[in-house]
Amino acid sequence: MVLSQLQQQEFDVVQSSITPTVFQGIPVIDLSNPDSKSCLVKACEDFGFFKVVNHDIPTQLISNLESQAIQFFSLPLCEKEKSGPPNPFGYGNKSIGRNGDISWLEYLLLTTGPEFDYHTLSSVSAQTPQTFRGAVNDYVSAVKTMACQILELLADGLRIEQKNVFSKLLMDKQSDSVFRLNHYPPSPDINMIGFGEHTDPQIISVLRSNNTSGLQISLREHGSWFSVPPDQDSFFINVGDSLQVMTNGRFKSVKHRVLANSEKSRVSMIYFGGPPLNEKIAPLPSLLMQGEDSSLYKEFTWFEYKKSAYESRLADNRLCLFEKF
Ligand code: GA4
Repeated sequence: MVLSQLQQQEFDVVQSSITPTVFQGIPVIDLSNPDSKSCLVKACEDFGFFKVVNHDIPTQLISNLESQAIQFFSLPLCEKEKSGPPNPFGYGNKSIGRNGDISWLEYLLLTTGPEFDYHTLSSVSAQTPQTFRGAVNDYVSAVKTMACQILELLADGLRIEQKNVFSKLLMDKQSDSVFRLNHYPPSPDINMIGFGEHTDPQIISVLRSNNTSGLQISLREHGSWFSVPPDQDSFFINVGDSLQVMTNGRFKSVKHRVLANSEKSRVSMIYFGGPPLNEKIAPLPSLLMQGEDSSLYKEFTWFEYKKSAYESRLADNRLCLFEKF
């Protein structure tokens, strides 16, 4: 991507070029450890963010999808644009959402359902759309299983009787989940924002990237940004807004962003696990104090929240419209 001076002004940049602090305290959850549930709960309470190691996801599934994604993003722009614009699914370039957010990346937004979006993938000419879709489906199905395992451990860790209270929302045939492939080309400006700050509206997000740095999270108590060292063999998990609501604010929906890298391109793949559109989202009664209404949020359906999210700018606080006090 080459930028004219005029175009450059449209992009968000970070205010200072001071090297951000690397976050040394990222909770690392070993999924092969049967006692991981209390560490998981603590990670979601403290940061809404953690890294997962010793997962069962075969490297082959990841590398296969990554190479398919790289092939797609290497196509000429006019070819990729045949798979766009992302309304809501398809190829997007620099523009995120519908309300003027601009960042230094290109991406593919895809459904996670069984429906086969030939149109979206019409320009994936190096491979057939079927091969590409197959790689996405295999990856998404494995990552979704891991997300459900994590959500069940969390429910257990919170002493909720119904262990699948969160995971059933992702397992539902009508689950409104999304899959995103992002490509951040090396940027001419080291302060360029690759993906502007935001929280994820869904329940849980599972991110995997190549070994290029860029991801940062904002820690509430500090309000400042911390860099997350990349790790291509692990997964990073974000608590989303809906899980914050269901736990009545006990789990934190983490604010995060990506800075462009001046040397290497970054490729990331993110599964956003969401509930069915008609699902009512509200704090779970068992997590509320008995005898009084301590609920911090008004009940809403995922459809209502999603609609409101899509009317917002990336950096907006979307949950405040649904807070009670
Ligand atoms: C953030 C999480 C997911 O990437 C996403 C994004 C969506 C989009 O890119 O179209 C949104 C953003 C995300 C939140 C607010 C709205 C919608 C861009 C935007 C400005 C796919 C999602 O579900 O919400």
